Amino acid sequence: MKSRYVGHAGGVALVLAVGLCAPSALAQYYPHPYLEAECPDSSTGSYVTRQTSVTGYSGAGYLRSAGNTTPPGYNNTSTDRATYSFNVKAGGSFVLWLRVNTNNSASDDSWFHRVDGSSWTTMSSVPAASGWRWVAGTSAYSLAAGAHTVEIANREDGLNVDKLAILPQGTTPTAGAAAYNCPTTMYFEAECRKGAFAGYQLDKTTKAGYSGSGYLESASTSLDVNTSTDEATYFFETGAAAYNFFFRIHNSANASQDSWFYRVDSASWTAMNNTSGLGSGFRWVQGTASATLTRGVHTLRIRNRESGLSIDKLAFIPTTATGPSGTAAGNAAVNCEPFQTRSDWTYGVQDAEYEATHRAYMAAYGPHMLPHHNQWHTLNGAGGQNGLGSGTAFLGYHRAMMNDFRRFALETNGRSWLPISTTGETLNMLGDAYDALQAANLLTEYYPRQATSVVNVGIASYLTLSGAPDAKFASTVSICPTAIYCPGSEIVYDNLADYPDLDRLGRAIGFEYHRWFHSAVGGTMGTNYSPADPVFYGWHALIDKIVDAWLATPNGAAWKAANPNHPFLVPGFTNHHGWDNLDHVPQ
Ligand SMILES: [Ca+2]
Ligand SMILES: [Ca+2]
Ligand SMILES: [Ca+2]
Ligand SMILES: [Ca+2]
Ligand SMILES: [Cu+2]
Repeated sequence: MKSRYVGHAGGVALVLAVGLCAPSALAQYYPHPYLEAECPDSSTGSYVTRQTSVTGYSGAGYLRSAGNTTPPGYNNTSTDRATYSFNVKAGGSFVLWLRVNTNNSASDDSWFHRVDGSSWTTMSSVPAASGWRWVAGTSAYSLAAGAHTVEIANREDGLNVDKLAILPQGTTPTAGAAAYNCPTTMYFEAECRKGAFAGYQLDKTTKAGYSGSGYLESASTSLDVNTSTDEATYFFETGAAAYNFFFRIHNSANASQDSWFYRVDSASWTAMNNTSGLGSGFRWVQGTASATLTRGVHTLRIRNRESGLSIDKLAFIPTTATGPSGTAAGNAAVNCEPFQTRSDWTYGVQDAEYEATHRAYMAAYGPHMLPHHNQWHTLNGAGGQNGLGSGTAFLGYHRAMMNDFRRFALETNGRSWLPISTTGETLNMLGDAYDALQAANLLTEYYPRQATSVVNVGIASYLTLSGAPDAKFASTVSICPTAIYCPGSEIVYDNLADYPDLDRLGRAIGFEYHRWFHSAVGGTMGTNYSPADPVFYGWHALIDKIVDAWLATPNGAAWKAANPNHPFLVPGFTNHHGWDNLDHVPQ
């Protein structure tokens, strides 16, 4: 019987249904919102008119109060008012900061502001100074994650307002922080897509000269956009303006590899073609269709046309500005999140997003996948301890699981796992297996975690290149070279670079190191239903990082070269079959 969850079954029809029903998406990465004062969503009085005469402002200018009123509290006589919408990613207590210039005058240093229509705060006699500076509001606002509004109104005339920031209590503004409520130039790395299907799910790094951590590449040719299967999604937040779109591509100077499709929001698809004359190497091409965008979040999608076309980077440029050209890398991208491991996450925000994706995956695939994982371990053991072939089987089966989860996260604009860090706390606020088992209707397999905290998991020295010892693990591991039981003829390994093949690496990892964390966490994570615990994917991601580090050693590279068609080396493989111990014993 073919597993329901192993392949890309569902195809384009499912693709579109899932893609269009995506949850509200992250656009460019920023921890907290900044707003240029001169781009309000709505305004009255002098706040309708952008000012530029006092230099040193951020963005395209600033606003100046013209109305003059000095009541101690807001009394509805302010004629200059401006309203801005913003989003906060995590709930908390926030302070509104304004970047102002009070002309060093006590007669120009006051205003009113409020958040979400709350009562107005009077700001007056702020610390005297000349020039532009940030001033913290005197009120704290308790805000839930999501959309909010801030409103400013004049008190004394002559006050200049350049920029606003909504920051958690106790933090101060960052100089030069990007604001996206005005038309502004922005660059995205293609590989930091939020959603992807088929070929665009793979991170490519073969062609030299890419920006960021890689690029995407069209896997097949489809001259009809309706039959394209590769798709990547980019949400981006803009001010109201007309935009041009630029793509940093690599077409190998080949007319059969030089085309792709793109579309903005619900506009029709634009076919880009005949770019091969520009030459090989990564270089910028302007999309032939521009778009007039409202203030808010928009979506740019790309799809494959000719196979072999690579897309490295995107640029969203107001038509009043000049876009990138030639082979330049362009500005730094703003859509790649800085997190590398779970310890980099802001607990509560990213955890919630990852848990939601994990729960959705388990609701869709858990009823089949979790029992399949149980059967795999029943047949093949805990992993890697059944001699020849069991190391490859262990690593292959679990990497197929990881790839399948990542596929799901990309197809639902969800959030995939991050590896757990090897230092500090690994469980943090991440929930245990309960929610996923409930979603999969398998609560009979639920056991509460035995540990509430697992600290400094470390890496066994025989799995590191430095050989740094870790007291939790033996410093060496013994692997039989040929047979299951080989007393006296084991080979002892003490360094990651020494393993001659994938199988022996898998046997070294699965036997002790891999099982240790499952037991240390306990509960369902200590059973064959462990993938229901969200930390499972963080743990196996750390294991896959060790495997990738080995593949980069001379031994790993030699093994790759000697086994070019090995199923473990198929990019993004999700086939869960063919990974039993007996499948990998040489005949
Ligand atoms: Ca004044
Ligand atoms: Ca400004
Ligand atoms: Ca072509
Ligand atoms: Ca890139
Ligand atoms: Cu497993």
